[in-house]
Amino acid sequence: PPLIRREDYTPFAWLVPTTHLDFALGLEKTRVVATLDVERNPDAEASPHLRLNGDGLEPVEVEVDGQAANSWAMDGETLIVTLPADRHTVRIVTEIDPSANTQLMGLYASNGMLCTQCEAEGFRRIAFFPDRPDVLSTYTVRMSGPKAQFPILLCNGNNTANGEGEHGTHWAEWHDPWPKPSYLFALVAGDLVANSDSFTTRSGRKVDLNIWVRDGDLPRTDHAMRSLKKSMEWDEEVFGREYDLDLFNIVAVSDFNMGAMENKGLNVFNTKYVLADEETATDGDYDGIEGVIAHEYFHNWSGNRITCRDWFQLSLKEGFTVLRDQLFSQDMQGEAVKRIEDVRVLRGVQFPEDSGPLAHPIRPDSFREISNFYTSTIYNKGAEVIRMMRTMAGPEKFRVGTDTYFDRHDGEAATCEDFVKSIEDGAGLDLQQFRLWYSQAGTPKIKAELVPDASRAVLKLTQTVPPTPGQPDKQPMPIPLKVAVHDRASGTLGEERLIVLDKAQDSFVFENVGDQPVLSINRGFSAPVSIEREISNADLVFLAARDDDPFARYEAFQDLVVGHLVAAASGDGLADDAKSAAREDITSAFAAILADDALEDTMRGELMLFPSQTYIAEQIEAADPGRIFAEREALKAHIGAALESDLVALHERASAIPFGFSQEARGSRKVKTQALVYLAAGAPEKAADMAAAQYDAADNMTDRQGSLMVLAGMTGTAARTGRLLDFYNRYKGNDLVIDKWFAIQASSLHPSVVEHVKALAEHPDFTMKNPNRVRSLYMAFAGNPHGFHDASGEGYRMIADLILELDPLNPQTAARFVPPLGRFRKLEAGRSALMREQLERIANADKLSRDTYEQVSRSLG
Ligand code: B3K
Ligand code: ZN
Repeated sequence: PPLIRREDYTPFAWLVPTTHLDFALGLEKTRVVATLDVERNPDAEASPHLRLNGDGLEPVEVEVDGQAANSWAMDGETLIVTLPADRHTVRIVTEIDPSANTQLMGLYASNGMLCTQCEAEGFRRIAFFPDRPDVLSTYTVRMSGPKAQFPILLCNGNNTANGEGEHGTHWAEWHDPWPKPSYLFALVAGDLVANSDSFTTRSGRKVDLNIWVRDGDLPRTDHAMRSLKKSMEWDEEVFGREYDLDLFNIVAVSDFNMGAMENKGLNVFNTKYVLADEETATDGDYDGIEGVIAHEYFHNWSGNRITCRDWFQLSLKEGFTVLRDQLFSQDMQGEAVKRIEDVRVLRGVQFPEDSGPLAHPIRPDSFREISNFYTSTIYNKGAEVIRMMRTMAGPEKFRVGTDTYFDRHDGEAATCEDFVKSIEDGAGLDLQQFRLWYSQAGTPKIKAELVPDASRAVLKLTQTVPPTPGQPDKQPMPIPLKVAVHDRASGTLGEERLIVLDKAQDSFVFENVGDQPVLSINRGFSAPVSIEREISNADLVFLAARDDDPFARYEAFQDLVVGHLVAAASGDGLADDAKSAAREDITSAFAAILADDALEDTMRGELMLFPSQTYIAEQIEAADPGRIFAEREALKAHIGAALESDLVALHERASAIPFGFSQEARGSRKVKTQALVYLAAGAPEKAADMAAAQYDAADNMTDRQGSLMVLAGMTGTAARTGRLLDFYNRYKGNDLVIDKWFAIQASSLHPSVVEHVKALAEHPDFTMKNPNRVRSLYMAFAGNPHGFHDASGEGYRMIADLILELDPLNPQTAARFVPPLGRFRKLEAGRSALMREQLERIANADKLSRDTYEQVSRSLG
């Protein structure tokens, strides 16, 4: 497969002002007539050849200006029509079989309905077309099909006409007035019912809202509808963006490669991000739905009204839209907790990506398969980069910058550079050097040292940006750091300052500091960097208990734990006395978190969460996952045993709070399960009884799933099998909940997790055809270091087997399992070799998709 380069961009030779599509729908055979009005693009190099992308298509008929044409040829998958004049109408017929579409790209069948997924390059599996985001066209679509099978016919834009046809068919016509690229096209046909509501925009437009689901699912759509209305209101309020059609449809489908898709006026969602009620969805699921509904809705401006010139600019819409959904969720759920959660995702997924063989800048320079670049770097680091601009400008000026962007580029296919320039001009920032964040990959490392000097303290900072594939040398970047210097002696908290480190080394002076100055740095996680600071455990204990920045407080406890576990699980490990001293420091910090009455439980629950094994492994050269696991569990056990009565008391207090969606009730559920997690390690018999009781008393999925997760990791208790069986029987037939049942077992701490996963793969409810089910078993397993890194190498082999089996069916989803295997350079020699062996086995397979080929070859590098 060829390498596509950003610097090779050229505009398309033809414009396509209007597109007419006519679909004769059938599950096994759909006939598509595409009529394109084309004219020469005055801004491109002239060419008589109209090159139309196709993927698995054959032209059944080709007409130019109403006449059967023979001036066409196939060049591989591309149809080339040669056109003599400046303006033509080209009509092409294709036939497709949606029921055979296991890739879930293009038009496919799911549960008897038809739906589409076109981003990034799925439209070319439906019709021959310039399938690139810089070709904007106005679409009119007619579709017809058997009415009994497809009573509901939906498309982008507005429904302009409907009618009955012969032999029990009916048809609908849709027109979307907003020019759009083909990746935003969508069509849905099926037997669906809607939760309908409406929203009136600031300027008085009444928008009909529908959330379409299968009949029985209607009662689980209220939260999604509320989330949609809140998103619409928030985007008006915070970004000044109004919706621009009279209709907004959301459709939930069960077979979907990712979370959801922002097609103009017709968002298509994975059921996982639509359906919720308290019996079947956790608090985390509720938040996920709110965030994804918002994200897709926000794309209407950041993505649809202004789209991307080419796929190298993907972060233009994704990074910005993730920032927008994060700010929305901060406003809905509370800023501190949401920020901590977002940082946890960034450090758990994006940092490892940035330090491994798949590292790439947020604006990549090349790719073979664009589907592989829907990464945490593009999305989450992309959001962090824009958040830094916002931090440096302040929210008001940043808003002027985004207004400038929307004004300047509305209706265009824009670039990241267009965005940066708009913020620069609108917000009045100088972003010249800052642009390096778009071109350089790798997580900057900052060394920080606070040197007291009488009543002053000097903060000495150095930055290094590590080499990444294709980028051996890096330049220093501007890094905005929120900093304060507190005094441990008096307990006085210092003023927060924003400093920008834009050199390899610099110093910053803090006046009038106390006798025992303590550095609080990267407060609010103002920059996506990793910080190494010289700091004593006593200072960390102080910050964990006292810092006024909630993120810094969280970070102090994390650093305390990470520092200890890294020392204990690497090199020669720790001597007994050093180990017990560190455990005492950590336990006393943990006790302070439990005892702090001023803390809300939602925040307490965050502070109680241990750093993930992956994050700890990131800090170690040649990490040994077995040692990290053992040390991490031993520390949990120490806390669980030492603070047993406090944890039991916390669990009791939290259990007394009745179910509800208030912060208090949500917080109580969070700490309740966290308490069980530590007790399970330190007082297992007691914990098993408490978990079983929590499970039995549960009147909501958060409590039920939390207790089952704890039980699933335990040995020697009958409660485990009994509750797992109960859970299955209780929710049999509810796919999203059965996904949880698979995931809970695949991510458990149980010593036999590898065997459990093998058995679950044979379970009658397991299928390779449904991406949610595949992820629920295998993504959960690949993310479970205890199982995946089993010293036998069996975990690596299972994931490689999965990739090889899934690749011919669904390459996009298969390729997503490669990154965990690409981490072999970071592991101790034994596992490293076993892991590499599996990657090589995949690389040597007879036939690989472009998706998997690219990921495997880059990983082996
Ligand atoms: N834009 C889509 C992602 C499509 C990915 C296709 N491989 C969802 C989102 O980010 O909103
Ligand atoms: Zn998106």
